[in-house]
Amino acid sequence: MLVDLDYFFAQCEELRNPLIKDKPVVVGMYSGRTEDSGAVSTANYIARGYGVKSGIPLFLAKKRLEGVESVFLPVNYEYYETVSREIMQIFRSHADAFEQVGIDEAYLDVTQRANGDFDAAKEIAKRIKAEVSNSIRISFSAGIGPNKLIAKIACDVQKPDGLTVITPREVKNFLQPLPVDRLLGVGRKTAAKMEGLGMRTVGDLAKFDVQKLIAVFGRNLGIYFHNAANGVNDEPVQETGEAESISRIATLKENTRDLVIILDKSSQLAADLHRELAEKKLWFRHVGIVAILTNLTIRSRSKTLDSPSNDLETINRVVRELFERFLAESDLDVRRVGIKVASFVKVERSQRQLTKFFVSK
Ligand code: TTP
Ligand code: MG
Repeated sequence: MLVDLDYFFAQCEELRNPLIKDKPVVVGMYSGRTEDSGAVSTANYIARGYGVKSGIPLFLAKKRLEGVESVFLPVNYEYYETVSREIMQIFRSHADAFEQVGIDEAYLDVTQRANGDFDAAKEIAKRIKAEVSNSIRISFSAGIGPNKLIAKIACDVQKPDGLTVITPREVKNFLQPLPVDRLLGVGRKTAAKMEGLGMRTVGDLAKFDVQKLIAVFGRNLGIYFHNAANGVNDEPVQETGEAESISRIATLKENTRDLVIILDKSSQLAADLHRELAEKKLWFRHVGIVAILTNLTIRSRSKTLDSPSNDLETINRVVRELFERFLAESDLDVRRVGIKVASFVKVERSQRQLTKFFVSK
C-alpha cells in the first residue's frame, strides 16, 4: 500500500486555521528577492481549480487567482513535520514493514496482516483512514497493489481521499492504456524518446523488444522499463535512511586567516556540492561551515534559512557570512575548511527514488 497525504502543506495550514478552508490556499516558497518571487509549493484543491499547482511561479498563481479571495502562506516546515510524524506513527502501526518516502508519503507492506487478500487490505486502508481522520483530521489517498510500483500508480487514480485497489489480475489492463510517463523514472525526455520509437502507452512499452530497449537506454534502465511496463517489480518495502546532509572539505594551500583565500576554496567546494544537490534535486534549509585550525581543533557554525533554497548563490552568501563571523571570533589560522548543507526538502522525488532504486540493486 502506498499512502500519500492530500495537498499536504496546504492541508496542514487548513488544519490550524479552518477558516481558510473554503478559499483557495496556496503555500509558497518565497525566495525573498522581491515580494512575489518564488514558487508554489502546493495548493489546496480549490486553488487547483484555478490552475494553481506545485512548481509554478508565485506571481503566476496570483495572476490566476486575481479577483478571488484567496490565502497565500509561506512554507512552515517544522509544523508540517510535526503533523507528518504523528501520522506516520499511525501508518507504521498498521504495517508489517514500513518505508517512509519524504514528508507525506509512505509504503506499507500489509501482505501478512491481510493474509495476501486484497479485500482485507482494503479494509485495513479504511481503518487507517478512519483513525487518521479522527485523531489528526487529515485526509490521504491510498493505492493498493501486488507491488510498490502498482500501489504508487494506483494511488494517483483518485485524489483527494482516494482508495484504489489493483489486484494482480487487473494489473495488465490497468497499466496498458496509461501514458509511459506515468512510470517512475520516465520523464519528459525519456517519454519523447519512447514516442519516437512508437511507444506512447505502457502497453506499447510492454510489448517492445527488450534487447532494443537495452540498446537505446542501457542495460539497467532498459530492463527496468521492460519490467515496470509489465507490472513486474520486486523491490521490498524497507525502512530507509535518506542522506541527512551533504558536505565537502578541503585543505588550504597554506594556513591562513585571510577571508579571500578561505572563500576562494569554499566557493570551489560549494560549486561541487551544488552539482550533487542539483542532480538529486534537493532543496536545503541549513548551511554550515567547518574550520579545522592549526592546532587541529574543529570549529563549526551553521545557519537555518527562513525558507528552503536550492541555489549556489545562497550557499556562498551564507558561507561568507559564517566565515566572517567565525574569523572575527577566533585568532588561530585555519588549516582545512568544510561546508555543509542539510535539512533537505524534496522537490522531485520520483527521480530521486529511481536513483535510489538503482543504487540499491
Ligand atoms: P505531493 O504529495 O506531491 O503533493 P501534495 O501532497 O501537495 O498534493 P497531492 O494531494 O497531489 O498529494 O507533495 C507533498 C508536499 O511536498 C506538498 O504538500 C508540498 C511539497 N512539494 C513542494 O514543496 N514542491 C513540489 O514541487 C512538490 C510536488 C511538492
Ligand atoms: Mg501528497
